[in-house]
Amino acid sequence: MKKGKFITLEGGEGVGKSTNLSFIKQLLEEQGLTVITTREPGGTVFAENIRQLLLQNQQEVVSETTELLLMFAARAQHIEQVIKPALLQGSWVLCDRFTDSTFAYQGGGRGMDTRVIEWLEENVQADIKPELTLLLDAPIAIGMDRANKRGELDRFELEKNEFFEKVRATFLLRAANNPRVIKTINAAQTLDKVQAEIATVIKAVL
Ligand code: T5A
Repeated sequence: MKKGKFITLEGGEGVGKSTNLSFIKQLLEEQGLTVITTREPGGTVFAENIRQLLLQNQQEVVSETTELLLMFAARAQHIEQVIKPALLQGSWVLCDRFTDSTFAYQGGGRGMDTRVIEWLEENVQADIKPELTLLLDAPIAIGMDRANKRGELDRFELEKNEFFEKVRATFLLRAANNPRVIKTINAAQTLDKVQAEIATVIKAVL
């Protein structure tokens, strides 16, 4: 039986997920909650190795099916080793990306069959689903500009604009279809304003 709460941060490239993770952690800790932060793909030594494979630019073409199954392989390991034990102990888990990213990138971006992703979600995760998802949304150009300034681009960041537009549209559609869980934050604003919006959502949940 789960005791802690599971919160995820989602959005396209460079919208500010990592930057805001520690801000949210602090907000929750101020309420006396125990919080762990983690990320996907990754979050355990084994899953971080899978992350490396997924993000590194490769000599050969990586098939969409390989990519999808590796995302869920890393997720299975992450859930068993980190997320489930933490929730059972009563910690709140704050995760940088989760399955909404798979629907957005592999489903929307790559055009893979959503039913396959739904099947994997049911069978790999069972009841591990976020209680709250903060979707940081910004026009692609803004996020990519921020990501570009940070340095070398990974395998996903080298995709074309059209791919990222599909990713963004899929995130927004999922938010529209599930407004109870997914709250959209305007991430194109200054960091102060983004964090004020985040704080309002988090306080409402608390
Ligand atoms: N993926 C992942 C899939 O395809 N399927 C899946 O199922 C999953 C889980 C993971 C990649 O894997 C793909 C998606 C991704 O391509 P990642 O590194 O986790 O890669 O994801 P990225 O989006 O690439 O992470 P980034 O670190 O690039 O983006 P963040 O975390 O959103 O942005 P952040 O916080 O690093 O900020 C970027 C820069 O902008 C500044 C920050 O200081 C930083 O320099 N910034 C702002 N500047 C101005 N105003 C603001 N409001 C700002 N907010 C942040």
